[in-house]
Amino acid sequence: MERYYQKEIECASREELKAIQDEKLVKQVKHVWDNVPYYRKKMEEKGVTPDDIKSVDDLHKLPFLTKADLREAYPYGLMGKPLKDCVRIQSTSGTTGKRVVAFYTQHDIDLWEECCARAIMAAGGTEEDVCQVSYGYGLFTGGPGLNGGSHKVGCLTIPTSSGNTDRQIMFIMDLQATILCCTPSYAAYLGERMKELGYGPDDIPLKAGIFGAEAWSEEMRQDIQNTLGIKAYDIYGLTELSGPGVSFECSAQGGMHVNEDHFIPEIIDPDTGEVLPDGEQGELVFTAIDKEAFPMMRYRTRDVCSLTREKCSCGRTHVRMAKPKGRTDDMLIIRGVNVFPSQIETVLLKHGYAANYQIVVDRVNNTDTLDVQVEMTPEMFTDNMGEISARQKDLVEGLRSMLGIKAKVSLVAPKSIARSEGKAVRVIDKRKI
Ligand code: DLL
Repeated sequence: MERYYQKEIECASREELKAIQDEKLVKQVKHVWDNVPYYRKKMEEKGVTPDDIKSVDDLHKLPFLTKADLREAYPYGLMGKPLKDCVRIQSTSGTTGKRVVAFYTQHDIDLWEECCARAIMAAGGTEEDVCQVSYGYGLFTGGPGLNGGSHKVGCLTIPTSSGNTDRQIMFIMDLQATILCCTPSYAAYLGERMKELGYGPDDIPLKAGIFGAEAWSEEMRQDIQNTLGIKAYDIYGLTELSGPGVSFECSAQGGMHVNEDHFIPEIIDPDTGEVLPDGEQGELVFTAIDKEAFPMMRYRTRDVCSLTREKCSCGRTHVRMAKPKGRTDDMLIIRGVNVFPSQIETVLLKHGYAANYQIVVDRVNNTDTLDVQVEMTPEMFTDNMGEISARQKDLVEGLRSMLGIKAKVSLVAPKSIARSEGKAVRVIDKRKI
C-alpha cells in the first residue's frame, strides 16, 4: 500500500495545486522585492515589478538567478531575512570558487524535513523502521536532511554519517536497519563489501534505499537492488533550495515527484533561456515559493532532465522529473560530441561491469581523447590476454554505438579504482588542468 506523509497535499488536484502556487508565488515575489535588494535590482533591470506577477503563468517574466549570482552576492546578498531570524547554514561541497552558503529559518528547516519525510514514506517508511543515514553530516545537506525526515516519520534513526564501511555494516546487521540513505556509489560499495563478508540479499535486513546527490543510471539501480535485496529510490535536491527532498521517487520508480507546493520547476533551453514544454529535455530551473531566509527565484540548477505531468500509479499528482542525465557543466564535449558520464555508466553496466570506473579526458596533438578505465569483476578477472582484448573490443563497440565516438577502454584489476563514501568523482578532465 502506498504511504504518504502529507496525503492531502501530495495528492491534491492540479487545480488545487495551481491555486496554492499562485498564492504563494505572488507573496514570495513581494517578499523578495521588499527584502532582497540584489534580486529587486535584477527585476528592475528587466522592467518587472511585483504587480506583473499575478500567477504562475507570469513566472517566465522573472529574471533568472545563476551560480554566478550566488558567488557575487556571497555571503549575505541573497538573504530574505535578518540573521537574527536564521537558525542554520548549510554549504555545498563545491571545490571551485566560493562555496554556496544557504541560510535557514526554523520554518525553512521544517519544510525541508517534511520534504524528506515525504520521501521516506514514499519508500515505504513507517515508525516501525530503522533508518540508517549514511550521507555525510555537517555542512553537506544529505545527513541533516534525511535525519530530520526520519525523525518526522518516527523511524529509529541511526546517524552513522559516511565512511567506516565495516562499522556501517555492523550497524545494519546488529540493529536490523531496514532503510539505508546514502549516495548510490556508496550503496554499491556497501553492497560489494557485504558480498565479500558473505552476506547475500536474503541475509540483509534492508528493504529500501534512498539514494541521491549524484547522477546514477537505471542499470546501477538494478545492480544495487540485486546485491542488497532492496527497492532503491532516487532522491534529488540541492543546497541552494534546502537540500535532499526537492523531489523524490515513489513506488512506481518512474521519475521523481517535485514537491510542487514548495518548489516550482521549469525546463529551459540553456542557450536561449526559453521555457520548454513537458517531455523536452533541458536545464532544470526552480523557484522556491515558501522559503524565507534564502528565497531562490528561477534558479538555474544546470541539471539536465525533462518533466512529465502524466498520471502516476502512486496517486501523487505532483509533476515528475526524469532522472537527471548529468549537469550542463558535467557534460563533456569530446571531438565536438556531447557526452554525459551517465551514458558511459549505462554501457558499462549493460556489459556486466560494476559501477567502478574512471573517465579520463585529455587532448593529444590537438585531438580530444576519451579513456574509460573500468574494473573487471572478480568473476571476470583473468590474465588471459585474448579474453581481455575481446572484452575490450566489445566495450569499445558498445560505447561507440551509445556515444557515436570512439573511446579507449582499459580493463583494470578488481579493487584498483578508489571507492567513494560520498559523491563519486568519475571524470578527470586533463584539458582543464
Ligand atoms: O547533493 C543534496 C542531496 C543530498 C540530494 C542527498 C540527494 C541526497 P548539493 O551538494 O548542493 O546537494 O548538490 C546538488 O547534486 O544540482 C545535482 O547536480 C546533483 N544531484 C543531487 N541529487 C541528484 C540525483 C545535494 N538524485 C547537485 N540525481 C544537484 C542526479 C543529483 N543528480
